[in-house]
Amino acid sequence: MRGIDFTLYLVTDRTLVAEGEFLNVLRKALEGGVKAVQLREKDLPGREILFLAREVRKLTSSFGAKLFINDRVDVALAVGAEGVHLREDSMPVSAVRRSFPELLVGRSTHSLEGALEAEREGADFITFGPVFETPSKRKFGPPQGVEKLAAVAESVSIPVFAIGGVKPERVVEVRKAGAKGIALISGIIAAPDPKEAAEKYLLLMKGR
Ligand code: 3NM
Repeated sequence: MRGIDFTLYLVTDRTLVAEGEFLNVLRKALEGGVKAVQLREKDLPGREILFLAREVRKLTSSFGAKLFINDRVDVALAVGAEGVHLREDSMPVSAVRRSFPELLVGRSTHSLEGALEAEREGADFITFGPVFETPSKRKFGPPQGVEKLAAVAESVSIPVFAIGGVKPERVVEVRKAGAKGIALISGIIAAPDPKEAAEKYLLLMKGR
């Protein structure tokens, strides 16, 4: 198993940020100590994702942070990202691992079965969610709760990142449920001060 050396996985949504502010917000989050970013801008056509990914690559590299690209293995390779984040309807983890062994592979899961499958196929880590109600409403299905999170964390040996409505006051229970990490959009991207928000989450993940 390859080491996943971060506990906070920042997932992007540029639509939550004022026009032209996206890279600034990302920079602030990185200043706050974020060490892994997933570029998840699913509505953008390939060329625009590529152009944006190049900028995000420069930023993440300058902070020594890992970059993952949602779904687009081609874009991940083109910009020299450390990894790709696969959805349930993306290329299978096993196919990506076979063809591109150098890429770290994260995979979204929404059930215990999905988590076990992702592990079997060779995912380096998974996100499991939505654990709580998320601002993105029910797009990701109803909240699964911390008990299911605990069942997943118990059943796989790869790191599990809790996603979906993880607010600072929820971090303790998520950690107790066995999650190695947390994955967040709005908690940082939509925070009034993304740097401060990142620092706060990272301290909470250290148990402080
Ligand atoms: N994936 P926030 S929930 C991108 O359940 C995403 O797989 C989910 O946003 C899943 O941190 C989610 O603002 C949204 O709740 C996370």
